[in-house]
Amino acid sequence: MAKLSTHFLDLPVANPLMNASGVWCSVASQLEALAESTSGAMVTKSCTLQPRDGNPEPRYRVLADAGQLFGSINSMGLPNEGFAYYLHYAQRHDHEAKPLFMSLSGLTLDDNLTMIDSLKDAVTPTILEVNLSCPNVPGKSQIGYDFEAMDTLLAEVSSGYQRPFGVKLPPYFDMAHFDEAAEILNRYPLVAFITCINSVGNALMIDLDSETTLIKPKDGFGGLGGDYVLPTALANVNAFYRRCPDKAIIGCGGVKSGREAFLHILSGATLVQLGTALYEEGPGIFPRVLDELAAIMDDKGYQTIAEFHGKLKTIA
Ligand code: RRO
Repeated sequence: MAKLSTHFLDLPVANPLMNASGVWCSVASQLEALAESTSGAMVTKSCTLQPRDGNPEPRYRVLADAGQLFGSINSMGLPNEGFAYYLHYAQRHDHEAKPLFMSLSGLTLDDNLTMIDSLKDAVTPTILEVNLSCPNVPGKSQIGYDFEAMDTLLAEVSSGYQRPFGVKLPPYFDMAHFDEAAEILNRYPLVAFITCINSVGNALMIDLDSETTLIKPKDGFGGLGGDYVLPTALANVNAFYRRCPDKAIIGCGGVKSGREAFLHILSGATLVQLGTALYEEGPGIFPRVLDELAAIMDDKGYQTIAEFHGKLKTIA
């Protein structure tokens, strides 16, 4: 039987699966369910310095009818319980049993630096991820699409935190943007990992019968997840895997079975996140996807993840 255990930044992990930030991780009961699930790691909902209610509902919709692609659109607007709440959870989490990532998404650079200072002072083994790609706060553009702001933020976080951390990136769609983003990230050795991708921002889904947008905020515009984004996610994982050889990559986007998890790892992901599919299926999805991944590895004769991690072939 294939062995699913692996390592992330020298930490042993039981398997490569975890939740995508935002899914099943907003309140303690959900975080506890993740801690008890068979996921290898877990991450908290992106948080701001103060709690936020987020955008008006309906703000998340799934598309799952037979004959349709499986996917979701959301414009949650960063609803969260506030930094102190997630820090409190992190301080009572059993980090040896399962690595915990904390996702920060301050509304300003100063807010990010304040939260990072507190996290540093708290001396917890929690792994810091800075979200550079929330697409849904009205009036705020994504830092990941503003390379100058991204460079400034990485410089400030590196000098403030002085420990390894990671970034959650939006999808890029142009080779020049992969090159430029990677060049900036490679200036910062403390950026130890890159999570690709956040939802594909500002998509529009429409109900044919009622001729109405599926969600209410921002005139229906929201972040796209699920089947629609798998090829974009794989491209971003592989683009940064090739360009940032000293950093680990966490893959996110379009994973609903062992097949997509395998493709993310083949493209270079060390860990693989479940978003829309976890939202719909709940933490019971982890044992299913792990069984499917192990079955694919068994079929192909791979005994460990290292045997195919990043080994994507191209056509000569
Ligand atoms: O809360 C959200 O609307 C949200 C966030 Br912070 C994010 O990073 N990605 C997303 O799809 N939704």
